[in-house]
Amino acid sequence: MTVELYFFQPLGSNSGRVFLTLLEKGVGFIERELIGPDFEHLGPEYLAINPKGQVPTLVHDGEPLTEGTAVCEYIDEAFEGPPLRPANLRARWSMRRWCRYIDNEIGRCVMMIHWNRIVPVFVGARTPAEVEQIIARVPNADRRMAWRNAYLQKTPPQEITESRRRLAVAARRIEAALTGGAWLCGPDFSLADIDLLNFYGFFPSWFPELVNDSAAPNTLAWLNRMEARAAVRDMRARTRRRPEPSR
Ligand SMILES: N[C@@H](CCC(=O)N[C@@H](CS)C(=O)NCC(=O)O)C(=O)O
Repeated sequence: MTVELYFFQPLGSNSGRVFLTLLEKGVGFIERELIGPDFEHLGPEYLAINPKGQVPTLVHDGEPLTEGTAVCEYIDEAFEGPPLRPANLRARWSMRRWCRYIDNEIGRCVMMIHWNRIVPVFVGARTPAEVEQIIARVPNADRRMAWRNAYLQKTPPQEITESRRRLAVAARRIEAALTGGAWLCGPDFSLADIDLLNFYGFFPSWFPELVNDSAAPNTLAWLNRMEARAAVRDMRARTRRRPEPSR
């Protein structure tokens, strides 16, 4: 049995949730880090594994599996180890609902803001013609447009403002959900907590106006519980700084 994970550093968001699920489950795996600023995820070797050219991809016994939320459920079902989905049906429904919300709402808004900052860093000192060549390798038209908008810093400012507004709504919803319970979906730690840590754990430093002692005490207590987990400490120890573009 072989398990390989293709991912970006620093560990977080889409890569982090699958990485952490493997650690929580106790599954040994081969780390296949792709260097984002070198666009290794858009090279022919990786596109043969994941034609979307995105990370993460889990390769289990030679079979590539994509889409983080589905992959995390797969890991929980395919391998032995502590269960990461609540046994109670309603709690499991709640877990799936949160995972969708984290993907479709929080993840999208965070990416809208982050993408605009990170694409110029990825691109480094390349010329506009070189950047166009890279963008042409992105397999999907919507993503090519997002790349171009971020590279040229042409994302409409109202889209960024709207993303910030929605994240403020999300922060209140999360704080309410964590009132009186240890974990997001009740008494059981679940994949929803793993997702939330990876898409939201950095909010106290990114958006201190939303996640602070007075506005979000339950969220901060939950974060401390998360950071104390052995698997999370292990992930932090394996987290590296963002690689520099090699040119
Ligand atoms: N729906 C995918 C999204 C994966 C995704 O957006 N990955 C980002 C990194 S966090 C990526 O590969 N971005 C590079 C690109 O879009 O070119 C999942 O859930 O796994």
